[in-house]
Amino acid sequence: MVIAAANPARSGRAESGSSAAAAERSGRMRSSLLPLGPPVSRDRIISSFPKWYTPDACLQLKEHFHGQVNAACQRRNTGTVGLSLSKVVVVGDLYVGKTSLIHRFCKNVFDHDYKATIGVDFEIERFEIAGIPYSLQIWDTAGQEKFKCIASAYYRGAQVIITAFDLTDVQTLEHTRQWLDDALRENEPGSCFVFLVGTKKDLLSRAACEQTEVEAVHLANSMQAEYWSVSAKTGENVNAFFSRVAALAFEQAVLQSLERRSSSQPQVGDGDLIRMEGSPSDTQETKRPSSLGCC
Ligand SMILES: Nc1nc2c(ncn2[C@@H]2O[C@H](COP(=O)(O)OP(=O)(O)OP(=O)(O)O)[C@@H](O)[C@H]2O)c(=O)[nH]1
Ligand SMILES: [Mg+2]
Repeated sequence: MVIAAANPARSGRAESGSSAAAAERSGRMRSSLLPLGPPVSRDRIISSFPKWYTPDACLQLKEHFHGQVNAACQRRNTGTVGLSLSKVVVVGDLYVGKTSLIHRFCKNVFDHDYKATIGVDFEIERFEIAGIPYSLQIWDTAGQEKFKCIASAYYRGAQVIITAFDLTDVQTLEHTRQWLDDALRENEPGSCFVFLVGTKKDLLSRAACEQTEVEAVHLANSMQAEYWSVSAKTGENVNAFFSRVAALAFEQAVLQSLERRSSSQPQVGDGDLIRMEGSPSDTQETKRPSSLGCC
């Protein structure tokens, strides 16, 4: 992997030097090669499309991979997707639980003590989706204002933006729009999937959680984001959430790869007979994913 060549760790920290910068560069290179490591753990194997948290604020209501994606995966014909990783950036106010959420998912740990993130950290998490190896590079950014300019340097090239807020602190929900705008500014319009995540679900009663969720779902819709409530402490919904992130990002990456391939294929020109690669249905049906951030 380019990551491995520049930085053998599967995690890193920006303030300590060049490792995060190297990872950031390699994350931008969609063709960066990943190593053939040990098999991924069972809970990272995704064979059917993971479900949304609530149909009231979800990016896609369908329950299956796109037909072209299924077909490409069956033929092991997903281009560079099986060899590359996608960048996920997690943003939000300080103390909302961004680091805890990532550590619960990547390391299955939870720490009660607060240690502010300084600058940015990242973790790489490997999946196998529809039989194809796939990795997420998950960037944990600092919520403290004084580190914002370091963190924002790493927003670029994100395929997924996760805006996190604390379900017990409604002010942090109000700030998510600003966090999202800052992250979107560094990326191509329409190029990112957006998630709005309420953290610390374990600290609320079911009724209180549902009350906050009404407001959060409303905001998620206005942001064209998918909504999830999670708890890093208990682990509730954490694996399901990241599986959903991985599946959506993977599907989009495969569709984009198919589209790139189809647009680079030669067309039938004046008087020249040129044989098209793949089946006729492959080339005809290949099109841009209908829309990002929309059911
Ligand atoms: N009860 C409970 N506490 C949580 C949960 N997630 C995080 N916390 C606590 O909230 C505090 C802040 O968590 P962090 O993950 O460090 O917050 P952060 O968003 O990364 O903060 P910055 O790095 O400063 O931006 C810590 O004391 C965590 O133990 C959760 O799901 N439940
Ligand atoms: Mg943190």
